[in-house]
Amino acid sequence: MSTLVIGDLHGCGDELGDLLTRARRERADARVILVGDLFTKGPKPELVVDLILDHRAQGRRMQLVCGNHDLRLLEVLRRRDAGAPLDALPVSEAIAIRLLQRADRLVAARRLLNEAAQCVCLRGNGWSVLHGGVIPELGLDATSDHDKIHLKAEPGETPWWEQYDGSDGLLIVGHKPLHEPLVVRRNGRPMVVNVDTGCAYGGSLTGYCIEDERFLQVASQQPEREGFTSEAVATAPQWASAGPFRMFSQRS
Ligand SMILES: [Mn+2]
Repeated sequence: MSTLVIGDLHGCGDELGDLLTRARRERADARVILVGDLFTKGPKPELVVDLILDHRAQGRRMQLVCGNHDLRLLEVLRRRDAGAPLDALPVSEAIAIRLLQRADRLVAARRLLNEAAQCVCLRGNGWSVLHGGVIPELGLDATSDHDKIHLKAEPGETPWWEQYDGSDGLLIVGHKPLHEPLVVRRNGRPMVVNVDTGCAYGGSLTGYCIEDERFLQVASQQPEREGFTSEAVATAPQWASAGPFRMFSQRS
């Protein structure tokens, strides 16, 4: 039994299809966990819906963990329910809603968002999957749900994973787009894995197989987003597997 954790999709349906095809070829029985941020930003949120439902219809396991953009989209849908016109809503969410509606997938998408919102952290044997991160001084249990979903180092700040001592086991997260998947190790064992490789920004879509300590990746089909640039991160700790690494950051 293998477990594959897939990074932030952001509506990149084609890339999810490619990655699942590869995963099934190698690990037909893999349990799949999506780390959140399912629909907004990318061009094919409706395909993400279909791929999740098809995967499950074939009797395969796929679990959803809540991302900040999933909560945002749910909130915008509530505003729309309350009568706000689409034009008055934030652009990314309005586009996703329009695409889902046009494909008649909005109801199904909302059901999936509500499901994701129920799962802030998914725990396994020696590992946990969450979207954002953990406050190192507090640990997993005492970190608020909000931080578990939203925690992210801004450019110039020290990432939380540099201070994480591994006491809550392996943490697999997304939310922080990096050019390469990140593995932070202690004593040779992975302690933090970040699978967000900026698929929606022209990077790649990454899956991490927990048992094999291995990545599966497919290239993004999206153009490199304007306003995003790669910058070296000088703060990679010595015990990280590779560093310094580059990350996407939005120019302010
Ligand atoms: Mn996110």
